[in-house]
Amino acid sequence: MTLKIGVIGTGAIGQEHIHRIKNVLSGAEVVAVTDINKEHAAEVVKVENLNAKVYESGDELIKSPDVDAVLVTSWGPAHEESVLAAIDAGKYVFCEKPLATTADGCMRIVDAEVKYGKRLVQVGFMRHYDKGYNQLKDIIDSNNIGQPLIVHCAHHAPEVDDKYTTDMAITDTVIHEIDILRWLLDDDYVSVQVLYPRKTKYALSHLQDPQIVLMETKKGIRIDVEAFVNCRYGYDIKCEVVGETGIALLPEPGSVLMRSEAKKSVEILMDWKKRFKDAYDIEIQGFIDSVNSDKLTGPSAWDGYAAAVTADACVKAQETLEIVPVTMKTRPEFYNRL
Ligand code: NAI
Ligand code: ISE
Repeated sequence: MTLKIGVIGTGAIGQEHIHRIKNVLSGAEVVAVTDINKEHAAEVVKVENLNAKVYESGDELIKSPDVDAVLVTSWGPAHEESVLAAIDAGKYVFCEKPLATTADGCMRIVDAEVKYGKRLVQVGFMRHYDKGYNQLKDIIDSNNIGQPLIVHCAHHAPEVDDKYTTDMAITDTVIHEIDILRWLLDDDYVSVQVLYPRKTKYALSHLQDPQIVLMETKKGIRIDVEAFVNCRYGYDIKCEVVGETGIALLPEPGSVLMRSEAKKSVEILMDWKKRFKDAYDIEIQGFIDSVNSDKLTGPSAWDGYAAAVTADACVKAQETLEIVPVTMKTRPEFYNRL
């Protein structure tokens, strides 16, 4: 069976996913696209050589009988409306992070999905499919380093544009650590705090960069995440788990060690597209396969909600510089069954 996919938002990651569905993955084709910039959507259809219709709006695309499943890759504030419309139409929907920009928005999606009575939503937390994070999880789950006690993380990017604001260090960047550490440690958060170190001269005046996000989990694990999005030197993701009897480190992306001009060196990647390319491929193939077998398996709307509640607390902590509690609603029984 070939799954007919409609894509809402043909920007950077929308085009990446369209390209992989067309050229790398199997079992699906992109038959519909839309973007608030229709010329751009039409251009992507041309560049990617798609046999796809450009729709006037996300709503029209979702309702179209020609579309079996929806990929939401528009800006974060537009996600909630599209995901709710897809649930209303009874269609499977893959939504890039964030599921919605607030915890309340995510909860509206959770409520709609529970009311529908079947899992339809997958959230684009691709690190669940990254080989390195899976190796790290295997080590933790096999008790090879004892119980985790402390986790040190870094999320570094070379630069950001002038639209990137201080709160986006949480909602756009650290949201990946918030999500993946819940999964890695099988835990939830109880409190968060944000500290501002000396500011880099490469950050624009409106942006605090770098930032340190401190989180405590229910099991008492302490986490620090260094978000530094004007670090200049590369796109660099680090995760070190300190356990009772050992330490486990997220593997570095494989690259050649070069000896030249009296130096030993390895390349550092410069963007997220290359760093997580394999993970995105496995993630979207997983979405296609699970929709084709009528049972979703990836990160759920509840994971989207849990990340958003924690992100909301972190944004509050940015403003108050105090320790902020993370208060989550009770997980509906619906998600325990998955
Ligand atoms: P982008 O700005 O390159 O593309 C977004 C596109 O959505 C633009 O073409 C814009 O015109 C369109 N758009 C905005 N509102 C719309 C609406 N209501 N209907 C239709 N189209 C609309 O942004 P980018 O980098 O592609 O990010 C998109 C989303 O994907 C964001 O939520 C971002 O956080 C997420 N993302 C996730 C990544 C991951 O690693 N999982 C990596 C990069 C982005
Ligand atoms: C982007 O939106 C992403 O989601 C990438 O995965 C992240 O690492 C990057 O910093 C964000 O801008």
